[in-house]
Amino acid sequence: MKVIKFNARAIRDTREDSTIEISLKTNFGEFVSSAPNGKSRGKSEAKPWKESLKEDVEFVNNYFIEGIIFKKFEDLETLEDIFSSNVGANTMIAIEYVFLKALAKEQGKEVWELINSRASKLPYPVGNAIGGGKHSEGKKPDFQEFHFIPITNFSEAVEINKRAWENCKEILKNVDANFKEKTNDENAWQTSLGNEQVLEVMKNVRDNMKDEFGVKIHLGIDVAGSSFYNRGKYNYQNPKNNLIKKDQIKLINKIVKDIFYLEDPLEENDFIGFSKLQSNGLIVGDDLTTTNLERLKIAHLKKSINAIIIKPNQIGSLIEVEKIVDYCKKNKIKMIFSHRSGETSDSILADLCFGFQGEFIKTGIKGKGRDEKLNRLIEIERRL
Ligand code: 2PG
Ligand code: MG
Repeated sequence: MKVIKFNARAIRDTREDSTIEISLKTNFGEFVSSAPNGKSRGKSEAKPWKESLKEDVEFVNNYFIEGIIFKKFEDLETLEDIFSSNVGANTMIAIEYVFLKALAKEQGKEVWELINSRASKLPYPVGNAIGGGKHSEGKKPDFQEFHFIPITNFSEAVEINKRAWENCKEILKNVDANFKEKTNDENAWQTSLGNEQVLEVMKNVRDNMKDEFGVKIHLGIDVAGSSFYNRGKYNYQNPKNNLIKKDQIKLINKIVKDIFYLEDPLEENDFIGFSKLQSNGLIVGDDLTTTNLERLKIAHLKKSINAIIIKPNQIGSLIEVEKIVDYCKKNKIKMIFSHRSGETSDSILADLCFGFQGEFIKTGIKGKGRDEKLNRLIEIERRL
């Protein structure tokens, strides 16, 4: 591939925060990619920028990259050798994305085929329908996300989630006197209801969808436990509900019976606490594991989790993501490729999820930054 132009600029994500966009012009065309921004970020995540977005942009724009050899996925290592010590994780990831897109075009392939040309199984969508925590405003549930996970083919699952999202609105109008029909950072409904009331709404909607579509639908929660944990205590909006570690575990063990998917129910360093959770479904690490192989190994050895969120910009290296995927496959750990709350129009997460054969993809149910990923997977499913 001959690099003709290689540029960076600052753009806005769906939350109006700044992030990076990279453009690459080669002898095969012009390509663009970008990186999303998180809000409930794990403390062990890589930094998005080396010092600042501005300096990352300047570094890319001053770098003369012409003679690079880039013929296969593993050649991302060359890019990481050049850039990873000079830019942050967001910039590194956006650079890797744009080179993969250019390589796919050059080889007449899809991006996912560069990862695994025999990929065949579509993921199940984990759709965020009602939100609280750091992603919402005002009086709200303490838990950050409440999801539906329809177990059917991808296109139908997306359709069911959209219908479920509408049904949530209809029910919230009736049961939440303060409901303003407003959505949050991820286009999930904002409500003044508490965690348990929201779960009731979710169960109601799930039953309605089961009746309408005749499909099994799981429920999920991202507690984002670290976002309201401080010095040995989980601090709920109503201080009467505050819990010390062992009582938070008790509470979660009570809730988990009806919940298939449970992400970060405890704070991000409580590997042992996670291992005390009793679930027949998925205990998912996000802030706990931060797409970091060392942390994943600890979580696996301590039996903290049986599933992991994969967010490439938590680690800033697709080579590391590949190592994590290998570890997960070897150890039967389920993979959830995930958006960030501040998203961009880039759909490449869908190709990564499918190429690496992630079992789930977590996004909002609809809206800017979410539709692109879901539609891309629908397209992949249609073409198979
Ligand atoms: C999460 C994510 C995405 P953020 O906690 O799983 O839903 O949130 O991108 O804000 O870190
Ligand atoms: Mg999370």
